[in-house]
Amino acid sequence: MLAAAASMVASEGLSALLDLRESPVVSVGQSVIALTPGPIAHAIIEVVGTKDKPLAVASVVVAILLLGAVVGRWWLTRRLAAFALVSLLVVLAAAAVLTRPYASPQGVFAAVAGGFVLVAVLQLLLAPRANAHAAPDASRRTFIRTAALIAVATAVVGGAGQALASRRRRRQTVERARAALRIPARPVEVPAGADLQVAGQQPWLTSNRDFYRIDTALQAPLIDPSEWRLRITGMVDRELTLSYQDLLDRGLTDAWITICCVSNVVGGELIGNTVWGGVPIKSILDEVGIRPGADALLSTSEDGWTCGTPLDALTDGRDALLALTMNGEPLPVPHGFPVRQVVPGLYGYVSATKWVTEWKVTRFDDFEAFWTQRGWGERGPIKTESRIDVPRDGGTVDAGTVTVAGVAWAQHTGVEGVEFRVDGGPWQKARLGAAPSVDTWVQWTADWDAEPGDHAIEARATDATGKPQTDAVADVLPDGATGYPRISVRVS
Ligand SMILES: Nc1nc2c(c(=O)[nH]1)N[C@H]1C(S)=C(S)[C@@H](COP(=O)(O)O)O[C@H]1N2
Ligand SMILES: [Mo]
Repeated sequence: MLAAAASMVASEGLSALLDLRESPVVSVGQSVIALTPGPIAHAIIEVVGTKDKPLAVASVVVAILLLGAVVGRWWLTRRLAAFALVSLLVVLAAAAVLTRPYASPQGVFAAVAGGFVLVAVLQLLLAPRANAHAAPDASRRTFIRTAALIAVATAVVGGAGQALASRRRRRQTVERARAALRIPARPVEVPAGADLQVAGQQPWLTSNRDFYRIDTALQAPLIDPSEWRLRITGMVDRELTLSYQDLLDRGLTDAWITICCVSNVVGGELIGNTVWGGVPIKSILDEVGIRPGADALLSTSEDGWTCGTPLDALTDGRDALLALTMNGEPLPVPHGFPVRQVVPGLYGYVSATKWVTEWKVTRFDDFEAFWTQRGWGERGPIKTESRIDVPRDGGTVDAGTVTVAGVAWAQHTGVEGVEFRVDGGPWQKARLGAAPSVDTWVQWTADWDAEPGDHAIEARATDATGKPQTDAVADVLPDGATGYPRISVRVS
């Protein structure tokens, strides 16, 4: 295991030294993500939520350490098998590196170097043991001393590699370019009456820092805005390539839009609301001219993730944006800098491509996007839902008048009303906050006359067409969760 740790640290350190975009360990992690079947990915996200990334990296590291233990065992008795396993690991790592969209020979070199270090450390540690029959105690002492030295060296090189990696040139260039952008700043003001200011409730406007993050990238792509391009091809009259400046020159439109992840469970927090600034997608599609028969926009991110969006939703006049700003600032890197899509009313996996660099106007019949290949629905309209934020689920409150509050959403249709009920009793109307458009969530609040005892509170939203959210419980797979949100409270 020590040899495997040294091997990983060596290949990570080398990657940092060579200023590689991705180390072999990260490439292997990305391949694991790409190869994980949909239902398993879904089960993992449900259990670990947004901790999925550290978990993916940790599993790869642990797997390599365990395989190192196997190699070490075999080294003494089945040398050939040990070599074969090391070679297999190197080949798999190299394959992971080479199948990434930005494969590099240096990445393969880093993987091979890792293999050499693994063998070298095993040789250092175990060669003296092979002829240790004469003086077993001396041999054990040598082993422990060598192992300690290697452990220290591994820690030092690991720390240095980490420090190097965090100062990557590319990260600095992109952070500097982002900081230097002077996008005509509009002050962000929460519309009057939208935030009901209920103690303990999440703000109506989600800050960039608190905004949920979901994507398949172990490291967010680092794109210099001056190098960013969007290539538009497919069933269009005129192909077009746009630069960041081209978008700025068109002028930015602001829109309040709540975006939501299909993996958001009922009561979940994979949803956020902010003001986005960008160029209407429709204006660009009008410019390139959509050919008859097309019904989908296939968008691809710089790191190769794909997304299929119904053209209808992009051209029916709603605020579908190619967004450059989030909450009045250039997009944060993890949220898609320099440019991403935002489409009201569709779950993120079919609409919200971050780090977008390619558009192909096409037909749903002719492709399958990343999550559709893994069993999620082809189109993902956001389902009407509500959430109870106050009181806290499992909390205790004093008997008397208790504030109940939460949010509700029916993006691009609008919320007409929210009700809550206690222990399956009659529905009681809640008061709604203001909403600047039908594309955001609304806050709701109500007074509850709470009697001592244990109670269950449920809520339901009704959309602007008069349709209440369904009580039918559905899982997030394949196209979004439904059911009433429900909390338990103790009234003392
Ligand atoms: N490039 C890229 N864009 C992506 C994704 C991704 O994995 N890669 N995930 C999508 C999903 S599933 C969601 S819910 C939203 C989340 O956007 P956020 O992280 O800014 O909240 O981004 C979408 N855009
Ligand atoms: Mo998502």
